[in-house]
Amino acid sequence: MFTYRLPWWRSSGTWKLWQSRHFPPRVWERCQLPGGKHVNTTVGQGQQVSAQEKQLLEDLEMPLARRETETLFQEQPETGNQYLEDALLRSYLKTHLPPKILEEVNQDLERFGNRLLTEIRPLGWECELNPPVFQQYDAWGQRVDRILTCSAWRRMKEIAAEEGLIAEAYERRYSNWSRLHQAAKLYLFSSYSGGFSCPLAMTDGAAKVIESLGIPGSLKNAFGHLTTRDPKKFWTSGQWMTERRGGSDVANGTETVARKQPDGTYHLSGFKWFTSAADSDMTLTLARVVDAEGQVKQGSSGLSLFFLKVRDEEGKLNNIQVQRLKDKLGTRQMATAELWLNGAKAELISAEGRGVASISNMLNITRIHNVIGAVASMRRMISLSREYARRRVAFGKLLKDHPLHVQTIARMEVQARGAFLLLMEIIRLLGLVETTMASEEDQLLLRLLVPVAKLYTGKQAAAVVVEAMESFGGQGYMEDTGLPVIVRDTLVLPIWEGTTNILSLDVLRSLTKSQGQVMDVFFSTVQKKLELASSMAKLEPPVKQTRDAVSSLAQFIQAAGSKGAVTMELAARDFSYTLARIYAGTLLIEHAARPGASSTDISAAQRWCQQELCPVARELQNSTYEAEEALADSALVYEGSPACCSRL
Ligand code: UCC
Repeated sequence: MFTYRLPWWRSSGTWKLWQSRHFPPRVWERCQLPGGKHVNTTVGQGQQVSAQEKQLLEDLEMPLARRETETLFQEQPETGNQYLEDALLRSYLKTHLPPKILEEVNQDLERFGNRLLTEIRPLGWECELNPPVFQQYDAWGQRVDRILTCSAWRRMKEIAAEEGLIAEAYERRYSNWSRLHQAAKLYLFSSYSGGFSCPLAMTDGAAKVIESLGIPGSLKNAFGHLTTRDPKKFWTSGQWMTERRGGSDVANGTETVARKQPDGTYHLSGFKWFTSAADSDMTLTLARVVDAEGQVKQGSSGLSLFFLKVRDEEGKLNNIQVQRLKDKLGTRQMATAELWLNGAKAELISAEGRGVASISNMLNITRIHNVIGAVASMRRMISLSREYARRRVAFGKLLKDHPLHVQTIARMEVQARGAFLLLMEIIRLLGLVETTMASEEDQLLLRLLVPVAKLYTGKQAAAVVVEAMESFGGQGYMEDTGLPVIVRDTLVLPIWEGTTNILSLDVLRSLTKSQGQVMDVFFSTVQKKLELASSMAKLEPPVKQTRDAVSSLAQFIQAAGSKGAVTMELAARDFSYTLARIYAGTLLIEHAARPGASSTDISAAQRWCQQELCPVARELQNSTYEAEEALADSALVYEGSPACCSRL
């Protein structure tokens, strides 16, 4: 990816293809590094800045004609084994894992970190350079609907199996800590995966659904394929939920119907508008069962969940036609397709009408993967940014010696740390739930924190990667640095698996469904964790700030309770942000209070808690959630628009 050494990617055929696509020959010639001396505006580690500066000034004094033939040369930031360089991940594992498990996991992650550098990273870049191609007809006019993926993409699939990226979670060899081991690997894999994290998310989600159904006999084979370590047997799964009328509003937007066949299977007919990783082997999808009168039930209670294989043993599509591949801003390595189901053979796997509730097991897993992707993107961009700051000279010194520049990176680092601990907390709880070691409180907390973390980290990641891109100046905007790829691929995270507002409403759903119990657990968990940290003098300010925020939140809940549903809906986003900030702050404090914590851990907790932890209380005071304010919002948005004019 970003740190590829030129000899490798320049020599490959794919590089030439990409180069010809992106640069007309004349432009490319101008970009080539000449063999001669370069104007070097960066310095390597350990080099004398003053000598570099002197050289730079001498170069700049060159006659214009000579300078014109020179090329700007900058030393590219290099990162090493990502696991060894991730102090927070390592300290988290050390704090939480039992020693024997820690030893094995540590060894595995170090080895995996090396494999990422040497083998997986180049493959990821190849996936970017060779996006999937759709072949609708063969040379003889036969409709074939083939999605052609590159060899690197197919190799990623094998590696995912070899590394047990899904298997690890279901083998449970480390009991409740298996999920943590898996998550750490996925987190390291994410930024180098060339988009393969996406099919893995859905594969994990499908395995989770099947497991939660008790692995019925008819799905045993599929479950085995999804969770195998054998690359030859490994399957990935899709999650076909989105139709033309509803990406968010699945309950009302799903038009696909399912007709029961004499053999008990169903034939699905409908149109799936976004199907990510459409080259997958199987999928889970929603449809409405047609009754004996030929009618279907509308709404959520008309939806049922189906399993289907995308192709048969001969590789023929299961009565599915690919209409086209999507032309996306990012995640271009991965084929997202529009699919027509023309009687695709499927198996009903939920109770009739329980489709949404059943697929939510998948959604909650893919949402966790979304969080993994968000934290990984932040970590990757910050690592590159901080390395660049150690090499790039501006205004006579390295960027790392400019306090304002370092402050900017430090602010990103605090965000990434809060997000990381939120992720780890969810994974810890998931591990407990899956090994029946979780209390009822743990289960409620997990239900609440998944949407909170998904919506919050998606937004954080989008902001952080753009900020980090800026830290490279113009270089950050250059395609061939690889940085724009990370930015593009990150920008989907607030959208994938439910937008910020949909997730905010899901947070409210978890409150309603539990009759407020999720909030009781939230408050008691935060109080408990803060209590343990309150004896440390350096943590007094963040503990106090968090406690103050908790009491403002409690006041908000009391005040909002006496108002109508409109108030809660208008407050949903700020409310969710408040939960994320308070809980992440609490986790940072907890991490900083452990024996052996570093001054950096303490500083991260202090800084996180200096931000506004309870925005929902302020907005309540501003009357933001009153019905009149909603009307004022509407007027602000539509003033001057045709919709507004037509009302006048
Ligand atoms: O975007 C996609 C691309 C896939 C790419 C994957 C990569 C991801 C990571 C990569 C990492 C690098 S696939 C499509 C994504 N689509 C969505 O996420 C859908 C967004 N919309 C929603 O989430 C809505 O809130 C719906 C569809 C869930 C709303 O449906 P309903 O039917 O209107 O909602 P109801 O009636 O409130 O809920 C029906 C039942 C209830 O249970 P019962 O009936 O027992 O009361 C709910 O409690 O479902 C239950 N339920 C849940 N349970 C709903 N949501 C959940 C939940 N999250 N957890 C548990």
